[in-house]
Amino acid sequence: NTTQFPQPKTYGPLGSLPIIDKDKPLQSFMKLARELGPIFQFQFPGRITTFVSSAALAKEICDETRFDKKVGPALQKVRAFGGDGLFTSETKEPNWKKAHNILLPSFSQQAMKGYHAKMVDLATQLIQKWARLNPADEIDVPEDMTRLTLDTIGLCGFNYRFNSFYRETTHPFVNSMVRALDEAMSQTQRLGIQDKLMIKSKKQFREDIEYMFSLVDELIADRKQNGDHGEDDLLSHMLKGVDPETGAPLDDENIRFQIITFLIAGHETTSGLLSFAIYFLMNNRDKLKKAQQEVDEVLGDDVPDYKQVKKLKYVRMVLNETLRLWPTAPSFSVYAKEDTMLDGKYNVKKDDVFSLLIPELHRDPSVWGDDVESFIPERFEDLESIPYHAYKPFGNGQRACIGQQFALHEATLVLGMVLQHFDLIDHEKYQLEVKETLTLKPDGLTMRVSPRKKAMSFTVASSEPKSPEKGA
Ligand code: FDE
Repeated sequence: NTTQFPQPKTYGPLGSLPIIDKDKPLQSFMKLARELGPIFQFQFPGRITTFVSSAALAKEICDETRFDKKVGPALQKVRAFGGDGLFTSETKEPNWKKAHNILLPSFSQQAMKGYHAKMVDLATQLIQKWARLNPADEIDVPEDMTRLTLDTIGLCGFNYRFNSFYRETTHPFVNSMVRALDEAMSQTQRLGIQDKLMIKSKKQFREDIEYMFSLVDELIADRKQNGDHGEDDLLSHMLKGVDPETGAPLDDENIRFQIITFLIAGHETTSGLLSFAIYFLMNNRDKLKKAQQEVDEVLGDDVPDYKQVKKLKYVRMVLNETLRLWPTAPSFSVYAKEDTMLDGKYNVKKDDVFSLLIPELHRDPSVWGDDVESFIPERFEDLESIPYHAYKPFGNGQRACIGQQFALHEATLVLGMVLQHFDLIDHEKYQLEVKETLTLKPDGLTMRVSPRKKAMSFTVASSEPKSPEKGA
């Protein structure tokens, strides 16, 4: 005697797939949640997922005694290049716990102090690029933010410079990574027979993976050969660190998978976050003004130091609220460890899979009120007031995002510096269109900027005497 989950219409072996927008699956599921309620079952060809989107139900599936992270079909495909790296491994695989233990200190608050100068290096490249634009020049916001975040994780992670700001087009590594992620996503949407026919894209997939492996393996070999020269980056931590529980270090293949994992996880999500934050600030001028006031008070004309970034409380709230409305990693999945019951009325079998629709969870009116669509950073004034299971932009429990502090420190620094130096101009009256890949971003967001300061504070003072002829 058990209650049935609500379910949309099905079409034979295709399940309910035909009602989903192939380019916007997540937004289709969000719409379904609004029609069918906070829990509904969805039949894919060959498998079933139950989508959850209320705080009450999130609390249940985030109970780690009953549920554990599911490496779903999409992540399974990403394993072709993420291997048993942190993101794509099962909790029970030995390398998950081992790498988790070895890497935790590298992502601690303390560790951020070590990355700060490198983050400033890249943030400055972005500011200088924008400062040199002509007034009518247009900025492709997600594109420049992706340059920034890729370069930041490259430099802090492995002391490698992608130098994206010196390239017209994206670094070949990124092309391979984006194409491979795209192919991994597409493979999960294809039926078996369709998939067999995709010989060309499979060949490309193999080539892209080989290229990623070769670049990363070279980085590792280089470092091992030349030793480190005081680099205090993720790679050196991985090469030196041992698991406190077992005393064992990570092997080279696993280090390769971790590097690729950090490049994937660390750049699209954070660049999406920064892009959405800019979108929301341009559309909420009063919040923009408030953030700018804080930045002026805390930073003045300084290049921010670590402590100043910590003081940018309102900027941090802007980022939290941005992640509420558009969490750039918008869902995660769990499976039941044993038979159990949900909501006191739904029978759940061992291994049943549940996916959390984070953007819908973040719009639960029982937690956030009736103005859920409004951008109000003040909601995050008192973090204690937010129920733990109502806000999950970084996932849950032991499988939560290890890069959370890293992403937030970087994003606060960069948004702070952008507001310090520029007024943001929504010259196109941009209408939000959310693009979906593995992550979310505001599709085609562009803006113009006008400098707020006459002279950039980071320009080096000239040691030569001023010559009156100059520029005459
Ligand atoms: C993780 C993560 C998550 C979970 C997923 C699942 O569960 O499946 C999430 C939700 C996230 N993440 C989110 C995010 C957002 C942002 C902005 C970020 N994220 C960022 C970043 C950066 C970096 C470096 C990272 N990130 C990383 C990572 C990793 C490694 C992971 C896995 C963990 C484990 O252990 O599992 C994650 N991330 Fe993140």
